[in-house]
Formats: sequence, structure tokens, C-alpha cells
Amino acid sequence: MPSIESISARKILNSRGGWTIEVTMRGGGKEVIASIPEGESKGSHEAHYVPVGKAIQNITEVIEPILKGRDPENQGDIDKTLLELDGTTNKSKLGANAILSVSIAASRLAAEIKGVPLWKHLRDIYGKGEGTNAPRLYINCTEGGVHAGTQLDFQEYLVIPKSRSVKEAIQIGKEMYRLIREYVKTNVGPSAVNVGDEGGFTPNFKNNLEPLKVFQKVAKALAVQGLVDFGIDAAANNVRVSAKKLLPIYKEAKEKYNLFFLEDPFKEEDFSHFEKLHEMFGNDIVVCGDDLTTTNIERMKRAHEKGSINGVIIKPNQIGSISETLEAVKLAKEWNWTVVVSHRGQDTNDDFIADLAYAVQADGIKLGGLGRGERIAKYNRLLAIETQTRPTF
Ligand code: 2PG
Ligand code: MG
Repeated sequence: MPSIESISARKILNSRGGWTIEVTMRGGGKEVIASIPEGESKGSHEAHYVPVGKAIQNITEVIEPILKGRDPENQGDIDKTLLELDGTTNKSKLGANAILSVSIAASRLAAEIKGVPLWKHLRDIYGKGEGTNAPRLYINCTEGGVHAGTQLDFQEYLVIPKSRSVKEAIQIGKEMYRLIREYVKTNVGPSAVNVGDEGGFTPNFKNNLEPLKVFQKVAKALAVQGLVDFGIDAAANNVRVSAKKLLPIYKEAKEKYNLFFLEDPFKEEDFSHFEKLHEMFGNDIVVCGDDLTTTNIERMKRAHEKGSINGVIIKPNQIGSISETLEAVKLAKEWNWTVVVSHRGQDTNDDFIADLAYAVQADGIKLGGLGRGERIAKYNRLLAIETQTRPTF
């Protein structure tokens, strides 16, 4: 049985100039690396990161001695051991950054040793699904909130092509992205084409629904109205407008712009306004939890009991291990929630989440705009997976 021979870690930069960690794992004649992202607008129930230096020390002094000799193919055993070593409910001892980077590295090493693509190995661990659908792309075309220095309260405005082919969806997304750029340059001014943390443009609109109006115009100009949906991640923890005033804005977004997806419309403890909104729209809109649920099954159960949402964001670093992430996906699917795997505001070139989304046949994936390298790395990985799995597409 090939086993883990060594684990080392060092600090590298993330896309916002912060430090993060990159783990190198060796075994069975193979060597892999894994690096992890960090949120910019974090939910307070996310698993805890420890300072980068401490995470590196935890990996080399605590984790490596225990995991050396273990089988990387046994993800369940690796993750269980990591959680036991940590022993806290929020991973505050070893750090979710230390635990997750090792968890991901182990999955990559196992895939390498088995000689299969990472998504295939993840699907084996997940134990379900044989589909070949690509996740729908939730492309960030305008940014506001804490991801941009503008007056827009909401964090992300998303163009969501309907196609389940990555190539097709990117083709449509890329035309929309280019024309939105032209539109804001001409109508708002040259600085509007600057991009935010995730590659979306940053026009200084005063009205929070203005980006959707632009998307609608651009989709019409390209004659792709029937081929795309629109979404918003309000990231309402950072929005200063009251829940009472937000409700009619969301209603208007649905009525005027046929909004399809609405993430974190209210603050993370406001389960009841989520419920009200979900009740108001039924299944006409995906009301999605992110900071509300933090990929944490206890929070998800609460949202399910209350009927607060019908969609959920899945971010491995919110919970801190692959096994727990897969458990969260399974539960969400049991409840027929729309599952959207997501990157983070401060990311790296690691493309793990592309394989994850394909492995579990997620409904969607949020990877940012089509204009920053750390986002493009993941889009390109999805293209590579499609080439492997659907060569005729
Ligand atoms: C979000 C994410 C990713 P952050 O809120 O969904 O888009 O942002 O990583 O900053 O929390
Ligand atoms: Mg969000």
C-alpha cells in the first residue's frame, strides 16, 4: 500500500497580497501541492484559521508525524485523524487552514497514485453520482460591497449561462463580460472597467439594481436573453440597509430583471427574513445561504427546519475538511437544495474546487469574473475536465 512519506508547508501569497499556506505531500513516488483560500467577507460561524506561521508549525510538528505511513486513499481516516488531533468544534487548535490544506493534498496524492483525475477520486470518496454535467457558471460581472471601493451595497452581480457545457457557457459569459465592460466604460467612465477582488467590474452605480439593468441590456444586444440568468450575492452581513427596506428591492429585482439566484439576502442570524423571502418567492428564485450556513451541517439543519433557503453555497474552507464538505453536499442534495460550490475573495491558483464541483455534480460554481489569474485557473481546469469527460463538446 502506497503511503504518505512526507508533508511540508510554506507560506505563499494569495490574490490580495495576504499570506496563506501551500502544502507539499509526497508518497508512492509522487509529489503534490495544495494551497487554500481565505474569505474577505467571512461568516462568523466559519471554521477558524490560525496565523500562517502557527499553521505551518502545526503541520510539521503535529500533523506530519501522525499521518506519515497512512494511506492517502483513505480520506475518511485522514480527515477523522485531523479532526481528532484538533479536538475543537471550530478547528481553532490546529487551524482550518492547516487541516484543509493537508486534507486536499492527501486527495491529490491519492488521485496521482491511482492514476486518475482528481474529480474521479473525489467521486469515489463521495460514493455517488455518475453524471457528466458541468456545473453552471456563476460569473461575477460586477462587484460591490467589501470587494470593491464603490457605492454598491451588494457584493456580487452574476451572469449565469444556462448551458451545462463549460465551453458553451464560457463563450456566452465571455461575450457578456466583454460587452458589459464596453457598456460601463462608455456610460460610467473609464475607471468603471477596473476589477474588484474577484474580477468583476466596479462601476460606481448609486442604485443597487443598476448592474442588472446593464446585464439585461447587454444580453438583449447579444441576443442571448434566453440563454442566461442573473444572480446577486448581497453578502448582507456588510450591507447597512435594513431587512425591511431590502425586501422590496429583491421583489423589484425579480419583477424587473427576473432574478434567478439570491445569496445571503439578509444577515447571518436572520433565518426568519430568509424564510419570509423564500416563502414569498417559492421556488421561483434560489434563495441561497452562504454566511448563513457556512458549509456547516448544524447551521444547514437549522435553515432546513425553518424553511429559510432552497440553495446553499459550499466552500471547503468554511468547514475545513473534504469529508465534512462532502457530507454537507449530500445533505443539501437530499433536501433538493441547489448546490453551488464557491471560491473565496482571497484565493490562490489552486483549482481543487473545479474537480470538487464536477465530482459531486454540483448545480453551479462561483469562480469570479473572467479577468483575474486565480479565477481563470479554475475556469481552465473545468475546461480540462470537460475535455477529459466529454471530448465531443
Ligand atoms: C462570497 C465569497 C466568494 P468571500 O461571499 O460568496 O464570492 O466572498 O470569500 O469574501 O466571503
Ligand atoms: Mg457569499
